[in-house]
Amino acid sequence: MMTRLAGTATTFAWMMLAGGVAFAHVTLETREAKAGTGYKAVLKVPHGCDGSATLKVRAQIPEGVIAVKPMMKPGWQIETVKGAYGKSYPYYHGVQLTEGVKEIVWSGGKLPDDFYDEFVFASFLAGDLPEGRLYFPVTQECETGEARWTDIPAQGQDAHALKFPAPAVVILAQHKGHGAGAAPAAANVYKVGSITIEAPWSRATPGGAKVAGGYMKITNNGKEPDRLIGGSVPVAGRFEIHEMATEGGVMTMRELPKGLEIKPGQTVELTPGGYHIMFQELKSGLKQGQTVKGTLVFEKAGKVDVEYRVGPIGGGAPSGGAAGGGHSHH
Ligand SMILES: [Cu+2]
Repeated sequence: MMTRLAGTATTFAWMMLAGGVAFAHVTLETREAKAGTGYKAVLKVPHGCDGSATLKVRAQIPEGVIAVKPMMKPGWQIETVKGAYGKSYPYYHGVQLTEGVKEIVWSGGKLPDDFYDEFVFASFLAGDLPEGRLYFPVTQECETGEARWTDIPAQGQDAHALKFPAPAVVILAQHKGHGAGAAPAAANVYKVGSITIEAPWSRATPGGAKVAGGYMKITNNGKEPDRLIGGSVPVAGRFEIHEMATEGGVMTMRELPKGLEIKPGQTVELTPGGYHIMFQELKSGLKQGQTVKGTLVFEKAGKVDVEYRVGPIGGGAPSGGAAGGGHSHH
């Protein structure tokens, strides 16, 4: 315990330098993390409440943070409040999680005002979490009073303006450029010739739907342009390569009869709102968590076997919208 005094002194010195900050905030040690990855959350609690010791710390777990497990903490009892998630989330190995820890309560310990402590839990950030700040409201209950680190900025408001900001982590999109997408967690990579294909995915289809989209990232590492010219999936009668285009102010999609060019050194992303593959005449619906085997054919690199991982219906993009499942006009 004594050794921690040095750290406390440093914290105080820093607070003085920061100038006029009455309370150092409760924060998360790791400030940035990618959607679709594990996240070890370390809540840094730099003091008690304005002179009195902290006896209890509560952390709320936001929607989309799944598989939460608090780390054991000597001297503290840990309770978790569990509940249903807002939806089902794909986790590792095709497992779907529908419920879990929504709140963690550490109690029975004592954190004096001039000491520092950390409260730790493991978690997984769902693949479809949107880019931006994700808040974990924390309350410190003290011998006298409490400190509620629960302020969340309104849209357009600067988080620095808040007196008691909730600890936050900045979520980075799993695949840059399709924030609305919802690719299942793990990336799978396929290579043929100079072409690399990353993480093909699709979406579960609502009952009776006869079409589904195919999405992935394609990189041409060669010196010559190449083209995705076709492919197949056994579950569908037809395989088409489409683009989204605005015509007369309306987003529509159309087939690319010559396929999709990938220039040397270029990475082209197929997303629900951009270029995509369309599986037509589906013989059976696609289910979340399933994988779908198929092939892709490139003009120069040739044919390659791939597997699409099937994410949730709608997958975060507006359903029925231009970027969503609005494929019924085919
Ligand atoms: Cu389409």
